[in-house]
Amino acid sequence: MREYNFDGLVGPTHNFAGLSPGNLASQSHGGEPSHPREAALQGLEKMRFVAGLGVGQAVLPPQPRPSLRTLRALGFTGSDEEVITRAARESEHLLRLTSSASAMWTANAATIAPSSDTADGRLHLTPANLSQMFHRAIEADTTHSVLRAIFSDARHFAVHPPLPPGSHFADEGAANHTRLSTPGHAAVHLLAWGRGAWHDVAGPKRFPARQTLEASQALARLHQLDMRQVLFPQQHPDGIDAGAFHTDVLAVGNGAFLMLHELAFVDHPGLLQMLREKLGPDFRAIVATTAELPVQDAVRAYPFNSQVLTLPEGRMAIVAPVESRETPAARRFLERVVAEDSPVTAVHYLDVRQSMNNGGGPACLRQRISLTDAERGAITADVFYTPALHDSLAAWVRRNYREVLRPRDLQDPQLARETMTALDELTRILKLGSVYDFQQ
Ligand code: SUG
Repeated sequence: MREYNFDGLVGPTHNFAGLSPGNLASQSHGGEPSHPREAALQGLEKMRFVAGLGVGQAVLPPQPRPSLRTLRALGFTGSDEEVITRAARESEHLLRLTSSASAMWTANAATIAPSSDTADGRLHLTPANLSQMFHRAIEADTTHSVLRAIFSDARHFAVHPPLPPGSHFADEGAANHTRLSTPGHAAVHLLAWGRGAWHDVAGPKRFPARQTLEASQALARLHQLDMRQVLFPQQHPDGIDAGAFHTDVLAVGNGAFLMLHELAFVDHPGLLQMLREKLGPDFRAIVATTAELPVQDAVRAYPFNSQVLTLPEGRMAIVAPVESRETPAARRFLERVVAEDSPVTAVHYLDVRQSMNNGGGPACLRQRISLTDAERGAITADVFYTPALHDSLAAWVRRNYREVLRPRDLQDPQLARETMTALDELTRILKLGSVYDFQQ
């Protein structure tokens, strides 16, 4: 089994629209000009760095934006250009909602269970319905098509449809999922959530909780996990109210290691006790208290939204955003993780500021998928990272992406045309086939 980090390529309409209440970075950068080309190149540099550590790396494509399909479904008619002009005239906000490049945060694309953990021995994938936020909910259908195209071999892969839409089964994908494992013990899946659809639990007061307990339970069933190996911890309501809209803002785990803030989960001591019982003495957790790392610093600097990567020789490295190096409490915490008795032996700080300014750190930008050699061999799309793929993607970005996007540029019908041209080219580079509606 080898883990591949499937990073989302940042789309050509990357912009700051202030669309996510409860996501403080999105709220505070809304309305600023964005730099799509720089954003996409920062993402590619991260992939190059992770691949350079000897870790499996792959890519997932962006989605067509503005979403003409959504605008047409809402009654705008005519040519593509007319649809955009009419929608802009009706509501600039609707155009913002349908233009986000938010599919770049592929941690939210799906939840995945590796074949080692499922009853039928296949890798299970469920695209997230992202029901809680309209601009993200419109990702689900295309994500489903893309995953079906890449994981097409039904002998190895089960690609489920997204959970039913609506608020009851609101699902945010792997941003709330952590798989932990120790030698000699079955892996444990943490499927976290922030609110109950019909389970009566106290939730946050200020900001929305996105994922429901009922959605997490459905994922465990669909993926045929052994229920003795699944825990459903609740995200701490105070953490959500401080800006931790997803679990991965305050916790990250890999293999035998979990690092978390004390406001990540309700009753974290109880959770860690259960994990010790299930995973044995090799399990190692490091908790940051509020005194050590104020939750505001954790939310601003995203030390937990790091990638914790197992290196080929078995040690672990953390890939953190540069904001964590610049924030003393966050940096001291990560340095403690390395200094203490933990499997982590290095921290690397990378610049993904364009994504960070919308609330997406290194961990948001990737979906972890562990594949056996046979499963890897069953994937024919050209999505696995190589230096040659890097070069062709970087050239593709330079050819197709604008340097700057200002809020009013979203009204330019030419932007949609440019995006379609770029994505059409990309599906050929990645050998994906026709996955987008405009290609049908
Ligand atoms: O869903 N931001 C994303 C950030 C997702 C981060 N993902 C994880 N934590 N795994 C969100 O809130 C902002 C878009 C805007 O405001 O323009 C946005 O959608």
